[in-house]
Amino acid sequence: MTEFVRYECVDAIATVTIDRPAALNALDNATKVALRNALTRAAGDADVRAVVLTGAGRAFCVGQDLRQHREQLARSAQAAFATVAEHYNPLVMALTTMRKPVIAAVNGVAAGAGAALAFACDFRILAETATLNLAFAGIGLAADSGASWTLPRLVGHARATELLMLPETISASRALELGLANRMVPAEDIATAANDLARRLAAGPTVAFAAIKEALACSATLPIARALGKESALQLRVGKSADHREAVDAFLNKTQPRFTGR
Ligand code: T3D
Repeated sequence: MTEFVRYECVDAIATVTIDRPAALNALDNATKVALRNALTRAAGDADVRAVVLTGAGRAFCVGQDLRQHREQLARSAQAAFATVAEHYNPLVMALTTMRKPVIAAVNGVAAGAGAALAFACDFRILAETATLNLAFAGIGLAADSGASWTLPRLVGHARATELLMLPETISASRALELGLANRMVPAEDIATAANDLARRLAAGPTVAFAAIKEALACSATLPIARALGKESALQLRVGKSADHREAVDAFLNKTQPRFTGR
């Protein structure tokens, strides 16, 4: 990875850290490419069974690096906005289609595409001192990085409209109330809390988690009859996993299952 993204893997947990603290982890092109590579690496490593995405320093990620954006915009809008298809969309797809759970450990401010990346994760743990700001309209832009898809699913259409059209910095406790966060923890506990959750998920039925993720993503856009069909197909796939057999045996033998992720 480049100096802007760190990748560490310990005990089946990959931790991906956006590491441009002096720029509040703003995403320039090099950082976006490094982040995509890190997420692709985590997705492709069968030994990784849970992923934590976090930021170094006082920010999680403030979205697009607006200094680089201004330089590119001065050349051409076409070139500047190519990054949405080229970088942001693959990042969101990597998070949402990863066949293992991803936790956003939101250690500080998350804005624009930075907030959207957190929304694309399966879990969000916020430090008490973290803040969120949808930011896009503040700089005269619409939503990208999946925010128009993830936000209404997290908070409903009305609140998503408000957060996007009237962006303001919202506290971690307000984010928790709105359903944007799963948990809020003291700032000094964020890494431990994310790691504890990741350890629990990494010891779980990974094949079933992948199917739950896929079913939830599909159900958002499918009519009930097709969603039921999708559930049946996924359940059959998961039903063939070693973890399912192990867990049924363990239940009937009154023991604890040992999931291997297969
Ligand atoms: O083609 C495309 O690029 C489209 C893709 C778009 C995706 C997007 O993400 S669009 C949204 C981009 N992000 C923003 O608009 C957020 C802008 N930042 C802010 O609104 C505020 O900085 C925050 C709410 C995030 C934090 O506020 P605060 O008060 O904690 O910090 P600050 O003082 O505003 O910022 C500290 C420094 O970080 C400051 O630099 P300085 O003055 O110390 O040299 C500020 O300019 C810099 N900074 C913050 N955000 C960005 C940034 N520099 C570059 N890019 C940023 N996004």
